[in-house]
Amino acid sequence: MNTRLKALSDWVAEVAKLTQPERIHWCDGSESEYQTFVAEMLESGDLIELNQDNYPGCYLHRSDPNDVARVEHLTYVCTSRQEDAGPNNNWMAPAQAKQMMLDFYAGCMKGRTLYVIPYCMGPLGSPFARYGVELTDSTYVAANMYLMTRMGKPALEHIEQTGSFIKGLHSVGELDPDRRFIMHFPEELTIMSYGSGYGGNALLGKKCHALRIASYQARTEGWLAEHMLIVGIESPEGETSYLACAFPSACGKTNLAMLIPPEHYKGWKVWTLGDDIAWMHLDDEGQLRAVNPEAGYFGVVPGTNRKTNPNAFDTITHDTIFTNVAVTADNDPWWEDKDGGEPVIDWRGRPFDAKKGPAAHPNSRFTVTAKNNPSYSSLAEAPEGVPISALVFGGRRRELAPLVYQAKSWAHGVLVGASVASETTAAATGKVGVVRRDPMAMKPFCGYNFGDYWQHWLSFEERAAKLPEIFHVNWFRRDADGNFLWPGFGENLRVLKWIIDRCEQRVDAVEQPIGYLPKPADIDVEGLDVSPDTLAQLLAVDVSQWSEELAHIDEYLQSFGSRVPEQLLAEHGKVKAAFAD
Ligand code: GTP
Ligand code: SPV
Ligand code: MN
Repeated sequence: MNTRLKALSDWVAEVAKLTQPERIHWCDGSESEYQTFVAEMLESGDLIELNQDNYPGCYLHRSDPNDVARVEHLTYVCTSRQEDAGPNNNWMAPAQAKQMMLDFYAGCMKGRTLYVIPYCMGPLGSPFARYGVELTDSTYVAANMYLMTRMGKPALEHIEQTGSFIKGLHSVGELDPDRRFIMHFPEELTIMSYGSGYGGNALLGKKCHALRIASYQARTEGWLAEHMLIVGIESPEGETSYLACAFPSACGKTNLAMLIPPEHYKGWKVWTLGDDIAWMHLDDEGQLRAVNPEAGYFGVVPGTNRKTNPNAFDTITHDTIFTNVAVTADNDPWWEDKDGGEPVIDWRGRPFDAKKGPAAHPNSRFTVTAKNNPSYSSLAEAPEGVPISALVFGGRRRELAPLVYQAKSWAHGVLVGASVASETTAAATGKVGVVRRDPMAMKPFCGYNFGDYWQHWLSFEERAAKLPEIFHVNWFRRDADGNFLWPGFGENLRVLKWIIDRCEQRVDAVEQPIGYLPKPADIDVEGLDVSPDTLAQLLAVDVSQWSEELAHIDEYLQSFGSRVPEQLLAEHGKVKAAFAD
């Protein structure tokens, strides 16, 4: 065995005995190893070479058409007591779940390679970094883990020194949706995944470790593991403010993290630290600081173009794995709203036929190292992370939620986060466009009872010296014809500027029951096709819609029974009372 850590070699031996792989490969995380993964997948057909003149180092993977998104209904948190997982999670008794998974795993790797992937989440050597080992029979997963995490030798050395790591076992199995489960055992720091090769189901460092298991650990250890991007906004005066923003899946995190300032924002710069996950700790001065546990992006492809997101567009022109996009006659990757080119072969590998649906799958993704991103911040490697000035929650709401508002206090901000609702997207299987409650954008990712989670969030007030201000945004409000009222993307900087000015107490606001809203004159719309009337619609708080919403929130909070913090209910009571005045 390739390690001096007995706990690890014993576990690998035990898994090999159970799954019976033909070979075991210990990943060293080198570039040449990545190239051998690519070569093997080109050979097996798991990867298809794209046009290397136009897209050097880019490949296409077509997943099974049954396996294109996270499967929330098959994702479980298996704590010994069901109430610890909470109504927000599927639950199964740990012994039963383990037995079921062990039955699936028996002999499942026959004829396959078992990859041992030691990885680090967070900057190597950072006190906030955490380590794991994923065992998988998928070369695609090994290649994606290389791009998404700090995988290989240094991670293994650290694991050997400390002896502690999260155990993740994954097999693609038969890719049978009826034999597919994503199981978490937070009390044992273990993950078991079977039957899917897709993103969040299979790259266990990401949602399974860095959110579900990490959020569980963060609660007992006093920190936060959140579904948030981390972005630095540098003003022409050279002052940089860091924001961490939680939006549900496919609701704009990657785009905001890579934003390019509007034309007349001369001298403004935007720095990407993370696009999906933030781990936040209070430092010795009581300031909240964030690190990004990931080292790459697994981003939504459709909608990415030179206008909406030039940074992302540049990032994915080389050394990228595309999953489930279409291809053109020139063998370039193609997706909806790419601007340029025509699809010839759709994401399933069939001749493109518009009658059969979109050319690229709506949840097609790119995998790429963060270092490809022109706006990548060198501070993304800083072991101590960056100080956070504002936390921003958001959702995809065609009605109701205004463009931006600010919470009145930390506790009220926790309520604003707990009250997030958003239209469902293609990132998970199931119906798209249905409004559902998605507190802190963590509905699919919180590894324990939301009631306890909100209490944990509230507890920061006592422990911190200066907490970030909390905001809510909505880029997705629409008019009666279904058009977006706000142009979004790069123009969102105009809203972030108001947020930063509020944090620095440079601008007034209008107090409303739901929080502080901007005075219309304080949202810069210079050069935009946004009329005063549209801006008024964007900032409107409709009392009858909101009273319905407050009743929904009430009902939702009550569904967590005695685990809901009294303080949160009291905050909600204050909002209701303010509307009644
Ligand atoms: P996950 O990776 O699933 O967590 O998604 P995400 O939150 O990073 O979302 P992403 O930035 O990839 O955006 C998802 C979709 O929303 C893409 O199709 C974007 O083009 C679109 N989108 C992003 N930002 C905006 C915006 O400001 N306005 C509008 N109208 N659409 C946006
Ligand atoms: C999400 O769905 O929020 C993602 C993609 O970021 S996945 O890795 O599949 O979870
Ligand atoms: Mn995500």
